[in-house]
Amino acid sequence: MSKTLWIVGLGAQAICTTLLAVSMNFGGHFRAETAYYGSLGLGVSGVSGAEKTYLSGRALLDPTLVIDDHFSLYSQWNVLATASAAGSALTTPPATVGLVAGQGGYIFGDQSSTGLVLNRVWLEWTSDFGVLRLGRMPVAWGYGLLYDGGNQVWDNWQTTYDRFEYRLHLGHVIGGIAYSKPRKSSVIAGTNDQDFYAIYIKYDNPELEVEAGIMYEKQARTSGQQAELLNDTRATTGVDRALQLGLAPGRRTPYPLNNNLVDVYVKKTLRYFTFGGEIAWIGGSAADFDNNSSQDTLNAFAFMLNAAYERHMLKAFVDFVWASGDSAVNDGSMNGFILMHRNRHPGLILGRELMGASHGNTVGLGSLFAYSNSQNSFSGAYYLRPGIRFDWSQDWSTGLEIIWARKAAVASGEAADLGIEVDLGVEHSVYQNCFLGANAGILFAGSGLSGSNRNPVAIRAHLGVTF
Ligand SMILES: [Ca+2]
Ligand SMILES: [Ca+2]
Repeated sequence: MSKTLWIVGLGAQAICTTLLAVSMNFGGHFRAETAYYGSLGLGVSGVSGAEKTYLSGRALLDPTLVIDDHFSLYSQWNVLATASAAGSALTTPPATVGLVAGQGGYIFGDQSSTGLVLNRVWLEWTSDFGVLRLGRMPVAWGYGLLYDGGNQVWDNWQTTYDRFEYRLHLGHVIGGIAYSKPRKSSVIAGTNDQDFYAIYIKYDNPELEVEAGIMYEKQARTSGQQAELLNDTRATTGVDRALQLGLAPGRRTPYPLNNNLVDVYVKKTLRYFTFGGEIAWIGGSAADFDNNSSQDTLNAFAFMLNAAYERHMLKAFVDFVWASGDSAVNDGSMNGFILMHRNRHPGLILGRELMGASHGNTVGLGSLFAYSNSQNSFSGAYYLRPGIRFDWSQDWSTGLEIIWARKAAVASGEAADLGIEVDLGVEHSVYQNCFLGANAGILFAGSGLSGSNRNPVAIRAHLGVTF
């Protein structure tokens, strides 16, 4: 080979290497659902529009740019989203607002739908020294009491943080440290910031079918965040309670300001059975909800137990979830567990839609952890949720879920019983990547929910295409 050809050959090889090294993979899904809800007002006088119908959809794309062996750029595009203004039909809050961000979705016909939203973009750098992740990324932990990446088709909520994370795998042990900036409202020093510092250790042994982890996180929010988180009018005055009281219960709660968080989980599989649980505790200080110019104390917990059985065509599970409540949020100490991830809100009605006096022109904002009848009480909740699914064939399945829920804390004169919800579902796979389904649910409302109409109902049909 002549020298010239050699050079040409090298050049061509270099170009090819460059071209071939970068590749792009697409994953994602499209989903649509139509729903009818009846009697959501529970017969509470003065509550209008107790029926609800809508058609909504969502298209999420997950493009991954593989740059080379070391670098990958991950992202998630929300192709259509409804704007996030308070009171809008569906929740697509800005990515760094609140503890959990909605994954978008749009109500068909909503003139405030926006075109394309990038939920996430982050770089992963893999080397002999570990994995570094940097950018706006999903965060998940354990059973998802606190953090849930929300990557399933019917997850309505996701944890997405602006974060810097370093992870090291040593056999079955994984150690990690992370620094997150969930919300920064000022670039002037640290005047209006949230800073979270996390350290965790996981043990993940597929041969023994056991997984466990412990995480410690320091969450710090400056007092400048308090006004915004309590939905203040952002004036220099105190908390705008008039506006607070007009909000859905789930948004009418104090926030932690400076707290320690410990979360432990364990999961073990034994033949057809899987058992596990997670417990989370937060302690420190909370926003000044009683408005006496000093931060409230914070001490709250949540836990979850899960058992599942899967064999051939039968899948069954039972969840028990507890989030502590506080029957007096205005007494300067907060004991309500207010960080519960919204994907842990169960059922078609109880965990999904607001009812009674809170019912209004929104979709999917329900929270059974904040159903106190008193404005001064954060109910928390505990629920038992057994479910069973049977695959009749490769393409037909039916399911049944029951949710029995009670408030964890009640104000005086208030009942704890939230009721029993029964949900039925059927699903058909039209093709391997396309499924159609229908659900129906009824709530036998407990005495803890006021109103004369005791049986809200829901009917829903859905379509999903994954790729
Ligand atoms: Ca206070
Ligand atoms: Ca209290």
